[in-house]
Amino acid sequence: MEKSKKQTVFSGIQPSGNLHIGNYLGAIKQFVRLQDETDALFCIVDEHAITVPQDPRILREKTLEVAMLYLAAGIDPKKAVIFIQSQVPAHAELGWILNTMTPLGELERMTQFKDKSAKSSKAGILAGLLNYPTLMAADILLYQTDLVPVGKDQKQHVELTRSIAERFNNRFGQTFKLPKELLNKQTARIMGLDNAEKKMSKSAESKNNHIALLDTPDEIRRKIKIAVTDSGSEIKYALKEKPAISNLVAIYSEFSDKPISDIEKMYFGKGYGDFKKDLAEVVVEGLKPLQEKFKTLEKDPEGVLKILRAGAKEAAERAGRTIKDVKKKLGFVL
Ligand code: AQP
Repeated sequence: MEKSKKQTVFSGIQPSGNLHIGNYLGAIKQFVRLQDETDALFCIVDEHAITVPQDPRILREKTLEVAMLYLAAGIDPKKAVIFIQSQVPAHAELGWILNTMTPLGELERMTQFKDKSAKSSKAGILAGLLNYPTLMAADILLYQTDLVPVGKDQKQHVELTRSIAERFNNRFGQTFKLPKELLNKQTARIMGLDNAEKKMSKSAESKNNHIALLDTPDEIRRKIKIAVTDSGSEIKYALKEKPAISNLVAIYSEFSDKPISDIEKMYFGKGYGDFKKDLAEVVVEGLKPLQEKFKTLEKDPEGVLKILRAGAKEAAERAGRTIKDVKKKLGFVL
């Protein structure tokens, strides 16, 4: 199919820490699949990352690391546009414009804002954290996006993007396409290994919360060994009754490509110990190709930067068309 007839897909990941298997299963794995069927753009959203304080040296390092992980996971710059958000100024420009039209109350009721601001004192909450969703709306709307593959935690932000776009279109005439979130039910919310009530997160306090994509095999084995389980001993996918085991079964299923029902059968009559031992090996093996490719990419940072610059050039051209239209409609002198 011609690129122009394909659906446009946009998504991004923040270089705000070590990427984990939640980011991989909830987002990146879908990106790889989608690049073949759609017109896809995958961004490293460094401007989002600074909504909480970042060490500049680490931010730079993590930005390149996310780019290398995209490539190592199989995102192909010949099929998808890969770029860094701050290299395309239209994101910040449209983000500001959308800020001026978004009611404060809509931003204050966002779950991510409530969760993240609860971790800081009032004086420590930055305005950028509140305005995160308007910048995310800008990211998506600039490319006339149809679909946004995300984990469940970002669903609310895509819904807000839709209402921001609708309001703009109603006031100024058709400008933005209305995007939809794309969730993979089984992996939309991978939970923390230390607490099955909370999602796996880069910024979780405990290092045992997540398996990072670059964890060594021994680290992976150790983290799975100490992962929380539920009462009883049955290996069963039952979210309400057995949230911790269900989470581990979902991870097993995704890394082994085995349906959940097969896994339940395989471990019928066996205990948590046997299951966890095998799960660790499934994850170690599942991450091996990505980790090997990452090691090769790491040796050629210039090559990766070249891909990112070319991606930013293409993204800027496409975003430029939307931002020009927006400015004209607002009455800005061009
Ligand atoms: N636990 C998760 N399960 C499934 N999907 C997840 N995602 C994040 N956590 C899970 C998805 O990964 C993509 C990138 O996320 P992000 O970097 O934009 O930020 P986030 O959603 O806030 O992810 P983290 O890991 O929790 O980062 P911090 O701690 O920095 O905020 C998104 O598609 C997200 O849905």
